Amino acid sequence: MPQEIVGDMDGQGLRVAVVVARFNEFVTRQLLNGAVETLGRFGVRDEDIGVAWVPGSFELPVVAKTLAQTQRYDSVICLGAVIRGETGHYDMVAGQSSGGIASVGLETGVPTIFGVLTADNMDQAINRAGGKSGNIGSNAAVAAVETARLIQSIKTG
Ligand code: INI
Repeated sequence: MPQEIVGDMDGQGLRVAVVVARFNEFVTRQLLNGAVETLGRFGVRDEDIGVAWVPGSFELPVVAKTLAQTQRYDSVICLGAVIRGETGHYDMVAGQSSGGIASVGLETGVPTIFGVLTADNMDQAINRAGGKSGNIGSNAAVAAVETARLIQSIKTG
């Protein structure tokens, strides 16, 4: 019988850093609220959550890496909103942000979660930040708890 290795959803004792972009703060604050609320629902204590604001999504990876390298966090969540209608360099910001965030996880071994919302316009963004299409910040928090717990379970055998 194969052994399934799973990450349970027990967030008690987990320490989580959240890096959030100030660009499009109207949207990203909702992502942050969703993430913090969901972490709490899974048992992560407020005092075990660190929140760092950065200017925009482009800056998420470097600060996420700095936080991950401290070894003080079991997971790092990156939150941002890149809206196509608002920027000519949408593809560059979105691409650098997602690629950088993926690299942080691979380079540090600390699960680094992609909670950057990409949307064609502000309406779509609002829908995905606590509106009718859910909250990408909450989804990121779920991924953070599960992946951190899975990695713990792999390491402890
Ligand atoms: N940053 C975002 O998070 N979202 C955007 O939509 C965006 N736009 O429109 O350009 C954006 N730009 C700022 C960028 O992330 C950097 O902060 C800036 O280029 C300084 O490095």
